[in-house]
Amino acid sequence: MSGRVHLAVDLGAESGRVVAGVFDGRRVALEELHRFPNGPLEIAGSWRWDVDRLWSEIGRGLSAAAARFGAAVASVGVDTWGVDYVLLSKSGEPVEPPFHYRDRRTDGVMDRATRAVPRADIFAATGVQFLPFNTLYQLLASRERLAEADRLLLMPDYFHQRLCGSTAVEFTNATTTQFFGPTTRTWATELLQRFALPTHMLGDVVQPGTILGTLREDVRRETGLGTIPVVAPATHDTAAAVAAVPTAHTGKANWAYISSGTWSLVGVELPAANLSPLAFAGNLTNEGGVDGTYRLLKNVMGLWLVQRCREAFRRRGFDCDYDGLMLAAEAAEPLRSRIDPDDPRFLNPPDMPAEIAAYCRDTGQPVPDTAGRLVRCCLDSLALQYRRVVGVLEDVTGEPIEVIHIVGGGSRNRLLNQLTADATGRPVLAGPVEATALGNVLVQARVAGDLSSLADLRRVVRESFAVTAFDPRPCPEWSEAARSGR
Ligand code: LRH
Repeated sequence: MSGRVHLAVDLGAESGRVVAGVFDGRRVALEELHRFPNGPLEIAGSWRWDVDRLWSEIGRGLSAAAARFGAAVASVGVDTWGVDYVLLSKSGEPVEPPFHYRDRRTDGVMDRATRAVPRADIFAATGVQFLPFNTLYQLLASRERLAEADRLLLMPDYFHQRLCGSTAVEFTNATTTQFFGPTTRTWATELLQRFALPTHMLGDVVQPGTILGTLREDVRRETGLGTIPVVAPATHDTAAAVAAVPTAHTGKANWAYISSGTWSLVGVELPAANLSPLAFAGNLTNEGGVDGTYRLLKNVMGLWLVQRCREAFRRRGFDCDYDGLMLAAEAAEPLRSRIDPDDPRFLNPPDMPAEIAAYCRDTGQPVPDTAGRLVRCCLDSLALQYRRVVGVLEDVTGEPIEVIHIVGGGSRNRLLNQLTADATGRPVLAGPVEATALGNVLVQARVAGDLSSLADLRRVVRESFAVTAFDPRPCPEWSEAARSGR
């Protein structure tokens, strides 16, 4: 396929990639140019991100793009996970290696914070789900470093700064901080002041699709790329993924999405944030999307549970590949034991299988004692949680959800797709796997003048990628499991 090439730098908590999106005006094809692992960097017991290593990996990917596509490369943009930030000094350098959101310094901080400022006030000002790693609690946990900071950039903004010198903060990721107002659409400075947090380091917020600058001279020299624009896509990975959901529907919330990866983000798309008492009671979040849309969703713990089990198995000398684990899970007895996947004890335990076993013991359930049973417990519990969240979303919006799109890396997991259909009683449409990179690329393509509406972007996705359908099977045991409340 030939056409204009837009480069998506797509960083996830477990891996990063530089992907070329070749857009011929009607369809888009993706080509992965460079993939690299990501994970925490441990410094004196704390969890950080190794941004210099990530930067050199991005450079490798950009060089590969220059070698492969030359002058056809039209723009580049970065997306990453939410909430994490880099504090920059006056000279534009990080004041310290940025923290990983699973770093334990935030333990107990959210509880103390919400005793000082009521949850209802925080929700009214931000519309964001209470999660212990939100940027708000991270700032409270390390407020002493803020005095040294001239700027706070979120993770993708930081890489944009390295690419083109821009210090803008992009809107979709700003909405994950829990100090951005969904109705005012500016920083919730009054809320920060109530916590006696400074606001001097908060810069201008720009919308997805803003041209941030052109590639710096040193980056061009090192990579061989030309003087191309650096474009802010929807820099929050979930926002990018949801922009690439291949739905033909617009307006009503009759479809839900699950952006499935390390996290499962389960939600609906709305024209504006929903700050209702029901959304607050359901601990839902409102995250900003493309074209001013809002994603009303819940963060569900996601495949992190399985990733950490697998890592623990490896430490014990049992190195089983992902597909093998899924086969074992499929063969295991369904719904034998279930966890609340969103219990904070699963956020970052030292040993995930041991934590799951302890949960099952504490709740009087059979302890999953094989790899297959453990993984089955994770997947059943996720599917059950999706069912609950879909119910809450219907209650909050008053709109029935008729179909669920699963996008992202987790949409490859056929077992989880089927369990999701069975548990929710809704048809599941799985794919595309690379929704995040696609959403990133298509926002850039729109800036180049090739597309107009969000519906246009989604039409391109539908015409370029097939989805796989999973129909719900009649399984009364899911209703029973849901009734049992676990
Ligand atoms: C998913 C995600 C999600 C979480 C965050 C930590 O990658 O962006 O929105 O809140 O990572």
